[in-house]
Amino acid sequence: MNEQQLKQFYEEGYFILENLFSSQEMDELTEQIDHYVNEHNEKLRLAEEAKEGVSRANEITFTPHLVKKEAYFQKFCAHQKFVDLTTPILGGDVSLYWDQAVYKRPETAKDFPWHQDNGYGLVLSEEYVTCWLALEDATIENGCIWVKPRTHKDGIVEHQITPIGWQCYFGDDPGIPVELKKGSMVVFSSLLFHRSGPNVSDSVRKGYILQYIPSGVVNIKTGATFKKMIIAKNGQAALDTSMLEGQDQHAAV
Ligand SMILES: O=C(O)CCC(=O)C(=O)O
Repeated sequence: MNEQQLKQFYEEGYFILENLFSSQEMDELTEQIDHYVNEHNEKLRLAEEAKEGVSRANEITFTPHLVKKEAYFQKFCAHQKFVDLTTPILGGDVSLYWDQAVYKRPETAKDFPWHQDNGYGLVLSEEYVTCWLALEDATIENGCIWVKPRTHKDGIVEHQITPIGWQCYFGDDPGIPVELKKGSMVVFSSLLFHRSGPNVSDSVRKGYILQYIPSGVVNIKTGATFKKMIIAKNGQAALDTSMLEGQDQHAAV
């Protein structure tokens, strides 16, 4: 991350890191993730309403906490690249707040609606950092992320629940599409309005979301400190999984 990108993060609420990982690295990661997403989709298919939270069988799946499944994901989320990009924004002690694979299948005709990540659950008062990593090319056709620049500046806004997720903006502005090549990543503020479009292609759009917070952040609803996996201490990489059992604390979805 260079100074220009950091400036864009503060001013616009997001920036893009092109080719952060190689195509081969993404193939390896995707191979690990696919199994869990398929298992999740199968579970949803068998569920009475074929959905759970914002996940819908054969359409869109949010498969969280892969770091609780395998050390492979812990290592990936604690990669030096994530330490380097989060510490200038969050300070020297950084924890992984959340990780989830989001797969959007060709049958997904609907948007995932405009929201702020803080809008899901309202348990964190602070701004945190969301990384949306493209496991395959993310395009307008297959349902990439769209952002509304500078919307991170007004704090947390009211969200309304809809059948497909919480929504904070109902106007006509489509926002800016963030098309990403496989291995590239968009980094944005948890306060930035974003959405994703329908998938009208014939392949699955695959993303992996990693969210980071300053270590020791408190849940504003309970007053308890979040127990999350640490990736950096004093600005240095320092994977500490002793609080991994708290990875699923939050969750509205
Ligand atoms: O990947 C997507 O389609 C939407 C994901 C998203 O916005 C989120 O999980 O907050």
